[in-house]
Amino acid sequence: YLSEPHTAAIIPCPFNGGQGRKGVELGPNRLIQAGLPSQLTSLGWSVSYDPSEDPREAVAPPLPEGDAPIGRMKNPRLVSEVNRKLMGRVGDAVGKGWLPVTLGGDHSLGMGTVAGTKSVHPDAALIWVDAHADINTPETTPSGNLHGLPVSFLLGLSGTDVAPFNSWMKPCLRPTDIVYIGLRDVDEGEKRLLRENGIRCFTMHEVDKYGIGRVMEMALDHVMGGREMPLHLSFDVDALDPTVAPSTGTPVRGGLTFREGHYITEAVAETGCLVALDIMRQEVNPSLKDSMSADETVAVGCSLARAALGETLL
Ligand code: EXY
Ligand code: MN
Ligand code: MN
Ligand code: MN
Repeated sequence: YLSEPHTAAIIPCPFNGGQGRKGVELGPNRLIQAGLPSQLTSLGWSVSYDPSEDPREAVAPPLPEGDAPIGRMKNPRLVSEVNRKLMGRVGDAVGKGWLPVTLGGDHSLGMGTVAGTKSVHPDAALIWVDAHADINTPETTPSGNLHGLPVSFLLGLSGTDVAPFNSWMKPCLRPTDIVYIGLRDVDEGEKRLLRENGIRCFTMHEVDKYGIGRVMEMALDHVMGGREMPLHLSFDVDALDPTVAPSTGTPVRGGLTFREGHYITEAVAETGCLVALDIMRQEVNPSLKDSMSADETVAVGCSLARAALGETLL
């Protein structure tokens, strides 16, 4: 799927409308300031990234009609519009044979990124690395925060055929296309949806039980079945243990170690099938007290992206 030489298209998405906290919109810029574009160039990638383009335009479209909740969903028009645009950007990049590297931003953006990949590769497999399943529906969401819902929209679960999303988003993911790794904070309604749809999950329990090497073997086997097929990796940094990625809005103890997180991205690089990468939810609190943990988290984000793009392949 990737034409030589490989081009990575960096798509900064400083967006926080899928949840209530400020800070997550500062992540993309920090990864860029930390040198991610030149790091990828050093790995031999051509990097498409326009520093003069203001990414805030793409993520804060004017909404003359306001953005009152629809049912429980908060900021529905904003989240919908941002994802509609993101789907186009990711789809364009993938269509050119480039590898979009989307820097979030909250994980509601997974709607747009995965829909973009699927618009070019309907058979693409998806690995969702996260402490959370992000599979609530507009009916099951306990919070109304859309960062907890992207997967249900992609699957087209009951209750997701709603405005404003249904004007542009069609279900594009089959339950057998997705595998989760790192889950440890899943709502009761989400557990039911995962069971009912027979979705393969490797929770932290399975990571402990089998080790990350075996988990990756089984995960790739499940979504790709040993075949060559396009692969989308959506990595929420809160999958990592808070000691490794402290700067994230909803830290959940007992997460992936630094090595386990990197093993996932390395194993993905090894497949040679990666067509799109999301590094999501780097939350950066500008206060001085938190600046060290933000730096640490940003460094881990860069290093995961490098590993996914083959840094450690010999
Ligand atoms: N499951 C909870 C909710 O839907 O509100 C928490 C979601 C947190 C989601 C973060 C993005 O991974
Ligand atoms: Mn997430
Ligand atoms: Mn999460
Ligand atoms: Mn919870």
